[in-house]
Amino acid sequence: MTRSVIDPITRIEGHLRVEMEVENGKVSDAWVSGGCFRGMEMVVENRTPEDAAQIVQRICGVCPVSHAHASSIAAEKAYGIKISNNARIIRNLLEGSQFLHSNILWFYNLAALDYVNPLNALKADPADAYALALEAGTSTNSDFVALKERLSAFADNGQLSIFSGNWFDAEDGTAYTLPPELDLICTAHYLEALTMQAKASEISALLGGKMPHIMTLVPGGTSFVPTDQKLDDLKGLVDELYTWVASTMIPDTLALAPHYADAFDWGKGCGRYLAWGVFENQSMEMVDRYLPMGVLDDSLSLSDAQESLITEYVGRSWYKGSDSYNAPYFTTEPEYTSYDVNDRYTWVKCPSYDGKPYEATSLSRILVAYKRNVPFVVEQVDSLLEALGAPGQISIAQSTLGRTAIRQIETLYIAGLMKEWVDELIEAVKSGDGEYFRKPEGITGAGTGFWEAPRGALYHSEEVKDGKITGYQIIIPSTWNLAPRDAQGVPGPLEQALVGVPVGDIEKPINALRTVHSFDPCTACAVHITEPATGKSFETVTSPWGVK
Ligand code: NFE
Repeated sequence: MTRSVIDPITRIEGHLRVEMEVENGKVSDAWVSGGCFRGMEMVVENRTPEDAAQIVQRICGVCPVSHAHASSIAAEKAYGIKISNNARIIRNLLEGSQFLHSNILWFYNLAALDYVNPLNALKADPADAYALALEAGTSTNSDFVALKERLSAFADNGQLSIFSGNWFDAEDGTAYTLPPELDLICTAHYLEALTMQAKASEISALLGGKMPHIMTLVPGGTSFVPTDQKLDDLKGLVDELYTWVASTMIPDTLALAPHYADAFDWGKGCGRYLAWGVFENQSMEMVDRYLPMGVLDDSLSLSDAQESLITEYVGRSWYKGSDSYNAPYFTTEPEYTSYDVNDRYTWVKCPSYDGKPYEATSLSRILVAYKRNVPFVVEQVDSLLEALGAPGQISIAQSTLGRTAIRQIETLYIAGLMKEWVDELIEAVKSGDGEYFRKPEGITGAGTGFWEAPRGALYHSEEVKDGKITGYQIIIPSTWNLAPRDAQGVPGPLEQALVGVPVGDIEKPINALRTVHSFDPCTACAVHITEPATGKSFETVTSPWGVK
């Protein structure tokens, strides 16, 4: 038995360490540690819900729209108001643009370098690459000859920059198995993805005032009011993004997958999934969302989410005590001890649903949507499984490569919905519907915003008295996914997913890295406490609702 450690994990947001016990060439146990310490719940106390929707976005620059959204929904529940139809569409567009940015960033710029070796692209024949791209049905927008020359110049001057070997090729060079032509195609798409992310952010900025940390998503609706010029710009950007996503992401996934098919055999994790749902339909019901709410147990049987079944345990994390708390009566009392995998080893708390760990990822959303018979998702999942040579076998999605592959369906779905929402908004404006904001009447109440961020289920809960927040709690997707052991000693979803992953070289456990990236971790979000300045003592934060 031996230990393999990846610390820090790169190509994620935040600070993450993975420690693994390796036995007979496979991971036999794993510990996931979130190593940064921040904080928001206390910052918003005594502020207004309107302030909170702005402030909580600072949890993270990758998913700020989702935090503003979940916070605003919590406030709207507390105030007892339903937003107008125009506000619903604009907020869907804002959320959708952020999802597109984040999903494209994750697939091409964070995860893909676990499968694509840009230096191997130097061996490619550009003409063959062009032929292969046509055969795979993927985009040939880039000039492959020019790209190869550009890569050669990088390699010759030794300044490989983003391709400088942060990925783990095994000593014998067997970790990366794509033909050079496919490496060249995917490297071209890596670079195109940077431009596409910028376009997605342009939509967020157009509707939100700026990005990251938008200004217009507010409790009660939106302060953005469309003009003809803005609608025109929006339509152009949305069309361009859709065309690019449709012509690259699923074809690239299908081209890559056969070269790494063993990654369908491991990385399952806890095998239970939850999604609160995202993108409002007219009914504004969580089950009717374009990606609906649902919880899937070990046998993937579906039920509706219940807030009362959410708990948080802190006994293996750097917080005071070893208790479990029911939602929303959590506490945040930081107390760093030492890194000890037999005791406390992370800043990430341990949320549970019905007493068990649950995965909260894009895979969770897609599986729930599949079970709820969302037509686009059912059609695309079935055709993806068939193209992967596993018709009807949804279980292959419960793996490292499955989690990585299936997210492209969500990206395509959202890109298509964006086009529908723009047309819907244009029609609504033409019909003279000018309502964007509903002023809250009440100033006292409590509410929970169940929503989704790109990485998974997002929960904001607040209590408001006389217009000021008296209690606020957040559970973000990476907290579910990167959770440590629970009160019964059961490992968290990523920890479970790492067990059984093959390790050829303990210095370069590439398959473990692929598994970590399939969850798209963000520890900035996962640990949302305050300021880690050396020597400073942290204030105790206990929910003013009292502990139950
Ligand atoms: Ni920091 Fe976030 C998303 C949230 S983290 S990126 O998506 O909430 O899991």
